[in-house]
Amino acid sequence: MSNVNEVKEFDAVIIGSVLAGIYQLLKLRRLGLNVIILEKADQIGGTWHWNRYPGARCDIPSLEYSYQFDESLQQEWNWTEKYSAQPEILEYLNHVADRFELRDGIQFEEEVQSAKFNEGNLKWNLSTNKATYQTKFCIFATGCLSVPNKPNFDGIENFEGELLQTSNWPHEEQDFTGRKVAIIGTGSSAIQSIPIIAEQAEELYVFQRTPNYSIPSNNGPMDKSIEKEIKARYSEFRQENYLNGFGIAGISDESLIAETELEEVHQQLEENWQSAGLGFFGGYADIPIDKGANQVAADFVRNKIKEIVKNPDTASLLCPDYHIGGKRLCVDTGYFETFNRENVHLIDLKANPIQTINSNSIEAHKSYEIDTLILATGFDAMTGALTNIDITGRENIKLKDQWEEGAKSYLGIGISNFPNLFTITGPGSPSVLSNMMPSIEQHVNWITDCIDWMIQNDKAVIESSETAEEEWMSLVNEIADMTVFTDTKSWYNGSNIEEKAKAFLPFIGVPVYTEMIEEVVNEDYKGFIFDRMN
Ligand code: N01
Repeated sequence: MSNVNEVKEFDAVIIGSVLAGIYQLLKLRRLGLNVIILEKADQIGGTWHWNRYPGARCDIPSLEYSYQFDESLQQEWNWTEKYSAQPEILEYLNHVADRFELRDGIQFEEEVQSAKFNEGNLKWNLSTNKATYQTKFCIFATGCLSVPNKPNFDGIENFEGELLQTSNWPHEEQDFTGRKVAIIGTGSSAIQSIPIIAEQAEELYVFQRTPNYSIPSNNGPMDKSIEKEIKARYSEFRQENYLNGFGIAGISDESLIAETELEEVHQQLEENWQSAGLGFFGGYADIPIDKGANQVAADFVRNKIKEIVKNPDTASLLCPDYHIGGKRLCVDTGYFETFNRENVHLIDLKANPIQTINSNSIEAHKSYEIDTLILATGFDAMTGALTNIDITGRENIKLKDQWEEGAKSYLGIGISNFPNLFTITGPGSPSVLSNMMPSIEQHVNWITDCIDWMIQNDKAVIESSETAEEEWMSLVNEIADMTVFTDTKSWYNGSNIEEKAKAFLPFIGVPVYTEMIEEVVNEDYKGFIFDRMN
């Protein structure tokens, strides 16, 4: 029987067992370190475990939403669709865990509650709901979109019907047949689930605070000839991830709307609408940076919405009035078409805010009687998974306090005053404005090389300097200010949650970022301090 007071000792503790966590476990094991993953859920998968709502699917093409570190893995695994559905991604993650014998390195149903740096022995002490751990390195692989945002709607505690949240969906299949369903939120999760729920529900009420731009996925079975062509040059294809601004291979186009005839632009936008998905946003190089070019692309999508949605009032409500891409672009299967159904009703929350929720209704400008309420209200993005854990660094500094005015990090990897703590795809890195898979692999490789370098060079402690961190975040904001991202309310800048600090967090531009983090290594980890003397 294990002793509950025993402190379990490791070289590295990783928090989270999704894409980042399991690859980090593999890499550190290969370095010879004694490593454990602590995982809150009872199985692998993180975001792909919790977000199992109807229609949950990745909107990055399957052939590049997968690991590239192992050639035989990427050659042997076959995706069935152009964009993979949640169950298949979960199956893939489990396959990877088994193939590389990683399961015994994961402690399930252990939720990390606190992490505290001990300046005496230079180690981290972690407490979970079950045990206590001591480790030299603490690696947060907790994801950017993992803490659900659950707004406190007046009276929600009185609701007696079925209450669901897309980000924490039950395992059992939900059948909405004959039910009156309300969904609050119109981000990616809602946009994916609404068309499927609408087919079952008797009535579906969509409560929209802000409309979103969405591009048709044109999903379908994997095109075997494309798969064959890509697999013949897989590693070369994957290198394109690091050359494209948003880390998606094959979509970058250097042409500018500003320098192209409008007729030609419209033809190209039509082609991109039909086939590019998220790539629509990168279809012209000036859409993310030039307001005029952005408006051409935005008008194109607004016109599409008006063509698809038959009721002009509904169409108009569904048309966003901000820059396309300012909020995370969505990719859908039949979203706008769904509003032509007689059982689907759009409610504009700006004009008709929710007053209260009763046992069986939502009260806005009128009463909506419902059986099921679905919250598709998003996440405490990018920082929530870190600030929700009680993390204490040097001199008893709490991460939550240090980030009160907005998160600051060096490279999105290191945080001043928090030695030997690494974040994978943390704030200040391309993360959510990139294809997460290559960004995760890039960080895991970087962190592993860094730890290896520390071992080779006899360094006990690494931490980012405050100056490097300040300069880095200034650069993040300087770049963002050159784009259309900063003047739209979005979860990229904390605006989806009232009480959250409003700070823009992702680094825009994968190629520049890649060059810069390599330069840091080549200059012996400039910006980081080793073995700081107190
Ligand atoms: O969350 P969201 P999501 N009252 O934040 C509304 C990734 N993802 O889960 O815009 C009323 O986008 C909120 O309104 P507003 C992807 O990166 C990927 O849908 O803040 N409404 C918004 O409409 C995505 O961007 C995939 O005004 C409230 C909605 O709820 C990210 O996850 C699939 C409200 C939340 O939308 C998040 O997507 C799914 C309130 N108090 C998700 N609070 C794929 O790979 C919030 N809202 C495809």
